[in-house]
Amino acid sequence: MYDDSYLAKRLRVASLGAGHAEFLRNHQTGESVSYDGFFANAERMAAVLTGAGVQPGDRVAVQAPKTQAMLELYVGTVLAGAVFLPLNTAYTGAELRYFLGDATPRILICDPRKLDDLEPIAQDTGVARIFTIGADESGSLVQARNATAPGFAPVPRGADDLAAILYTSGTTGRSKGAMLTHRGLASNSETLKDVWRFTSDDVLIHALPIFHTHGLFVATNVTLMAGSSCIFMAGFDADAILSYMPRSTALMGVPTFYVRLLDKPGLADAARGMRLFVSGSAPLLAETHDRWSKVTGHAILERYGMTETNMNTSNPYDGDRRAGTVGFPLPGVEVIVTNPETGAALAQGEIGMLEVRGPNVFAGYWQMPGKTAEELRDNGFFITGDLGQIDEDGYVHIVGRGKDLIISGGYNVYPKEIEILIDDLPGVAESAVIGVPHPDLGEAVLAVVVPEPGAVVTPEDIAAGVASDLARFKQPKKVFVVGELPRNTMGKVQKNLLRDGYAALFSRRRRSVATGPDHCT
Ligand code: MCA
Ligand code: AMP
Repeated sequence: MYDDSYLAKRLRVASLGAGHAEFLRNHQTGESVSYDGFFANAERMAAVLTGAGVQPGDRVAVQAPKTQAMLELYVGTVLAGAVFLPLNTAYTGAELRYFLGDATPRILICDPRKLDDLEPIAQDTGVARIFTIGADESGSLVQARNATAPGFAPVPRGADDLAAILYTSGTTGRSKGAMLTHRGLASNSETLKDVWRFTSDDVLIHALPIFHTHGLFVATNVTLMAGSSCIFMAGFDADAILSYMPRSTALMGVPTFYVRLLDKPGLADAARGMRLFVSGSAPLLAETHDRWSKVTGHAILERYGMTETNMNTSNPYDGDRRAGTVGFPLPGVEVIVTNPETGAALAQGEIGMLEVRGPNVFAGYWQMPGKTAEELRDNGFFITGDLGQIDEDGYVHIVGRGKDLIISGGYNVYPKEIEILIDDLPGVAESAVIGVPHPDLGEAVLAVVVPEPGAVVTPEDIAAGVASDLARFKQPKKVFVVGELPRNTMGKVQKNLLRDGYAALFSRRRRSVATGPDHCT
């Protein structure tokens, strides 16, 4: 019955005939959910959405706690032929207003605790109906699901139809909705399942959020497509993860997961029976890779992806997993290195812009044909904004970013978005937002602010001024008020000098800050 829906069929096929097998064990409730039980609920969700007026191609936006119900909603949205639009739970009302206004979803699903705040925003942006999902698997959508019979026939969808839109911030400060097709999502997860050897014997510890590519498409789709099982946790909890390792086989995480787990006594014993540790979303320090190998005897497998492309490269399952590299292009994916100015292909070993082509690449930015044309070439290559090189053995190295981006604990933060807000505050002449090394988060967000002549601006003013507009993870961990920003002869702010000056700020053994701040929080 799933035959006509491209992605839904692929998510379901491994569990057909094995429907009693466990798909998920809920860390919160202790409940074990079978494949048949999960898909019956996803079908109910699809029926609720359709009953609420959702048509094929409509966007279904969700900002809700990580729950089993939210996962059912994801698959239910795909079954209904609609487009899943998950939003980070840390986003503020101001941020939500932009996303809802841009994507114009028919339905919004939110945390019941945010309902009062979001109702007026939903009304202003034309959302037809709001449901809720609460952290304890409650809420109006769950009630509607329970009152609905399973057996929904999936709406036919083809390879090029949209299955999801995920917003990714931009260097201009405006977030862009990456349009992800059934083919893109299905082909990438099928490839990962094969290259990482997932089978029905696997148990994945699922501790990533499900509003981003890593936790939603990599972790969840691979589990479903392999007929594996997962231990489904609402968030990262190092002690709980350690306790689950002896009955699990795989973990997927951002580098912060591995840094924190390394602090735990008992890791070596707990990790002994695991077969795979995957890291991505941010650079894994070679030091973390090496320490992990020493303590556990396992080499972390690092891979490289983007919201726009899903996964592009992976270190090998068999063979040398090299620290500081992101491995080889995945089967069917091409990676080339080009001159960032001219776009001309560079010789092997040279450093340049990484460009990617393959079935995994997105269909463009939602209602932004200009932005799409800037980043997606006519020949199908996507310009990633990451600078890298391919070594003589074929391993891809990411050596820097051509885009002004900070990655904090696996979350992307675009400085421009924050600078625009800070520059608008009273008494501020200009600002520069940078990322500096942080032992736990990889990079931490820092703001360097110049007041207008004669104005008195404090770090507290800045922190308070952006608080209601920015998700907490984007808010600067420190603010410095200085007399001026370093500039080159062209007048461009030299962020590299700022980054060098503040590089030791959060280091474990802190050295003095080279370009001393006038004040800091
Ligand atoms: C939480 N906080 C953060 C972050 N997370 N601050 C900066 N950066 C962060 N990433 C702040 C909160 O606002 C709060 O601040 C305080 O830390 C404690 O919050 P809590 O929620 O308890 O934090 P946590 O549970 O310790 O979370 C840290 C985390 C989490 C586990 C690293 O951020 C996480 O799960 N990150 C994974 C992100 C991810 O899935 N990325 C994949 C994107 P206060 O106390 O001041 O209020 S997909 C992608 O990148 C591509 C496609 C790819 O290749 O995968
Ligand atoms: P996103 O906004 O979530 O799409 O972030 C994608 C970006 O994360 C990429 O363009 C890279 O800059 C970065 N990224 C993802 N995986 C890795 C990795 N393994 N090493 C270094 N950077 C990574």
